[in-house]
Amino acid sequence: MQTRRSFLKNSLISGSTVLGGGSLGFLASQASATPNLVLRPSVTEFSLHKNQPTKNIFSYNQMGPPPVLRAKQGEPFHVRLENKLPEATTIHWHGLRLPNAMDGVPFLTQPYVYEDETFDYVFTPPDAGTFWYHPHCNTLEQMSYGLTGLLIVDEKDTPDFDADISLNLRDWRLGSDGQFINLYKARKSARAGTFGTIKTANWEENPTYEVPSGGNIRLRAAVTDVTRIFKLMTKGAKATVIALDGYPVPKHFDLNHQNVGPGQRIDLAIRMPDEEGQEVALINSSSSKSWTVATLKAKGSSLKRDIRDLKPLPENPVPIPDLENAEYIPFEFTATAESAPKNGFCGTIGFSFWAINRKSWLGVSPDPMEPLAELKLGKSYIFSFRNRTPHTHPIHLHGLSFTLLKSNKRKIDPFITDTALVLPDERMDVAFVADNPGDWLLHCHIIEHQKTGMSSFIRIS
Ligand SMILES: [Cu+2]
Repeated sequence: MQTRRSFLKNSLISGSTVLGGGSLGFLASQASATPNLVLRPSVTEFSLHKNQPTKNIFSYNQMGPPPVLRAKQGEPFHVRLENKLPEATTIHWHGLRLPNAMDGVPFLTQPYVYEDETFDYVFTPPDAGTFWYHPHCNTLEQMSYGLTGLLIVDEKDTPDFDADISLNLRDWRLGSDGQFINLYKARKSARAGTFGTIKTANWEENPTYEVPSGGNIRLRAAVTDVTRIFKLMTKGAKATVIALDGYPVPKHFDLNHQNVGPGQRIDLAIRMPDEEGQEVALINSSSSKSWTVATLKAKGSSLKRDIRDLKPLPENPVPIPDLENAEYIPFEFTATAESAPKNGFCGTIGFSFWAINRKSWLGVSPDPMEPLAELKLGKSYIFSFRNRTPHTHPIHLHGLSFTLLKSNKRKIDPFITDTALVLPDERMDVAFVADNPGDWLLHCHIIEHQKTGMSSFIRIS
């Protein structure tokens, strides 16, 4: 019998592209001969701070930050990965409900893509919104060195904004000479994670974007950092939250120190001031010293828009779980203390500090352990995320979107998401329909936590 491993190995040897089967609307689109675009990750250099070129930057774009990709809801999207890095990589499409074979997790869903090899990612995004992409191999290094980019899936009918600005929020661990320093400290990995030293939006420190005076602006932010949980607010104009993690919120609300953790996204509507030159600052207040992440500057004579004229974004077609008949599965997120061998596969960093249901999964390996839960295709489930640690964990499920149900610590709204920020000692129940077959990772998106054990996968068949 052909095992998953030999199957992946054979696909690799024959050089064929693994295309997903899927069901219930997750069919992989037929690979068109020419991709919409080609991403070529490679090693480059770039000035992130004070015009000091940082060497050994990884990007999907030789000249600068990874491109903001745009797909259209309900239309086939075809990206070719051409690996120009001197190591293996893959691309994971964070938050997208797509066929399992397109999910970009080495060994679990596809073979490694080695230097000079290619892999075609072909899928049709069912949902519109703000998503992002990154490798799922040697993840701490490859993401820390630069491989995080935004993917925007545009609505079928374009919403009526005067500008659409997106921000890729992330830090870098650079020394005073502008060069990379150690990416993590083990004692920090065992706590909240190791923070960066240089803070950027779109690879710039506090960039300014000119937008029409008096216009209605859509401002999207994705936290692609490996560690930092942002707390966002604006100065200079009020901001309205219109979507979280790609999904339109059921009811708009004013931005007020909103937590946005690694992997999460936020879409804001901002009505710019009428006078040319006036500024609106996006501020992070999660640290003792707050700072401006990015600035919008009014340009031209006022468009005199009214923010109340904006129509709500159309809902995404996520199936509604049957809570009456849903199966309840608890997941305990705990600290653990074990030493672990560095097995070298996909960047295991040699410690295990964390566990899910008392199992530490040290990253992707050729022989992953059994799934933590086996789900029946088409059935509804309630996952109970129980954080038994003194730290906040952004818990990310691949390939599916879930609805927040309740928490033992706070009132939560029924937002739909792929990444839930679970507070210390919080128990958060979420629900979804298991409508997408395959092996799907469930992990903390603080990458040091993921890489030191807070990772696992579920199986839907
Ligand atoms: Cu975590």
